[in-house]
Amino acid sequence: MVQPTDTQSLILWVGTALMALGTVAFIAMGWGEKNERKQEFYIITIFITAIASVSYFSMATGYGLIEVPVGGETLDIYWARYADWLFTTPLLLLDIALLAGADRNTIATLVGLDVAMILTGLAGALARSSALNRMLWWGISTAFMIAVLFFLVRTLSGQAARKSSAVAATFSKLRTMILVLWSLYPVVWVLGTESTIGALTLTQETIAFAILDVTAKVGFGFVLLRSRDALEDASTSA
Ligand code: RET
Repeated sequence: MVQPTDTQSLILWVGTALMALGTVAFIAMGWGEKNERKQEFYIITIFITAIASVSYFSMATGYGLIEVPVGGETLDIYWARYADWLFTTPLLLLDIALLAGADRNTIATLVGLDVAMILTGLAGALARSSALNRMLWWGISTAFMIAVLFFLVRTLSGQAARKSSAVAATFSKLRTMILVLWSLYPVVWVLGTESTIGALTLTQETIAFAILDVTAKVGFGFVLLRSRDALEDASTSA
């Protein structure tokens, strides 16, 4: 059984703690909120960090790590990341879509493309056939990500522009965070141990994903939930 190194385990425990602290902070921020539509934002955001803290716990303790043999080499793969992202990335999109006042079709399209992105990324991470095959899955997953980001910029921005200036300002911050942070995931993947390029060690990759995950979840949650006016406007207008 492969286990995380001490350094990796330490980083992953720090990740677990930060995600758990974020969860507690978001629960505290939403405590006493009576408006059901505003509660939606708190509930979604609390689940995002709660799921991530469990995933980080599974990685820190070694359960979330497996060995994948590829062409005579053995890659150490943290599969638990994908279980986390499968649920949390749709929830992040749901948060920003509700803020923008998106219609059901837009939300369904975004979530569908996003789930396809994570599942094809998982296929690439677990593929044993060849390094090339893994890279092809990476390409498919990246294509789905580009489609998600495209929808975010085209369709959602148009819908958010019809809302109040407070909503528009928060939307634009969150959209920038998603555009920048999400785009870095495929870069870390391809530079890291998932591909056979191996420019990053598994420890460096673990640090990079931890920084991205904490910013894209806890940072994102704070920006959203502290924008009280935007939440108010998003919950009152139709
Ligand atoms: C993978 C596989 C390789 C190709 C692409 C990927 C994209 C991952 C993304 C993950 C976002 C995660 C977030 C987590 C929050 O904590 C799966 C690495 C495109 C965009 C926002």
